[in-house]
Amino acid sequence: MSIKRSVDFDDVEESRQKFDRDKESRPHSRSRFHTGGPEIKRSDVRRLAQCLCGAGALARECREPGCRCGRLSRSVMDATKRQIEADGYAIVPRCVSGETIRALETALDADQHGIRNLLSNQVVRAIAGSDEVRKPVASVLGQECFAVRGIFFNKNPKANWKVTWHQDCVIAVREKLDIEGWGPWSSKAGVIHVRPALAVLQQMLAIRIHLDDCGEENGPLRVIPGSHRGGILSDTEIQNRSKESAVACVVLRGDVILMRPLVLHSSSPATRPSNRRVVHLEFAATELPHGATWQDCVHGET
Ligand SMILES: O=C(O)CCC(=O)C(=O)O
Repeated sequence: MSIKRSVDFDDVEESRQKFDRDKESRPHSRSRFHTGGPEIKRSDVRRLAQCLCGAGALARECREPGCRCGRLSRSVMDATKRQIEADGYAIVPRCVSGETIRALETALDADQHGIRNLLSNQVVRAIAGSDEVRKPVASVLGQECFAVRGIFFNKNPKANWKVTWHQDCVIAVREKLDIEGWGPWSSKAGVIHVRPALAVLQQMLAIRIHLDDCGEENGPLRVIPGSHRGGILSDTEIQNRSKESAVACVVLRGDVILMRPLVLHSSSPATRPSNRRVVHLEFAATELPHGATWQDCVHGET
């Protein structure tokens, strides 16, 4: 099996190979609505998602005119935070409104299979700074969090890729500096990237906003729960841990996946390819040490 320490869409291997049936058929798939603790069904989400505005509205309705709380319920957010601590990822169903999804669809060209430097797009920038997207991230990183990098992924019939097991170990910075323990340095789409010290990666969180339903047949993200707690893994460690039971993150349009960059993840080619568009935004909550500077910093709107 080939292993890459850090893979982005540039590095994604177009794979026409058949699935490794044995591996793919392992009993790894959990409920779509597992967010930690007892599994949550769609019907429960309605009950749990009572907003905090006091009007008794549901989270979905909180985004409608007339209710200004814009909040997901505390119970959903607490369960999400617990799952991220334990497993390194969590799915938040119906997190992003139809209006936001449509704005992203209009802003991003579905003919492209990947777009880097997404935070230079003004629509994405505004959405990255919106309460709607910041709320679930801030429940884990705190209110000071800000977006630092964005990538658009679109696995589709023309770009039906496979990504081998890896951790996301690089960040985008303004300039190359000589910092002990940081490296290798590289350039991606004209932006300097580096693998920083472990502590920087441990404090980050990515939110993956799904613009399309993504079932088992669409090449979903797969994660190894708990693997983020092992630090930066060697190739051998990745190979060993990738034999553990994985979870296929199947989601619906408007759902988000929150993930620690260090959680081991991969994805297989879709068996029934169609657009699988994801806006992947990475957040941090502190400035970088040793004079390094984030390439981008998108703070909240309020
Ligand atoms: O969306 C995918 O298929 C893979 C994404 C990925 O590997 C990443 O975000 O590092």
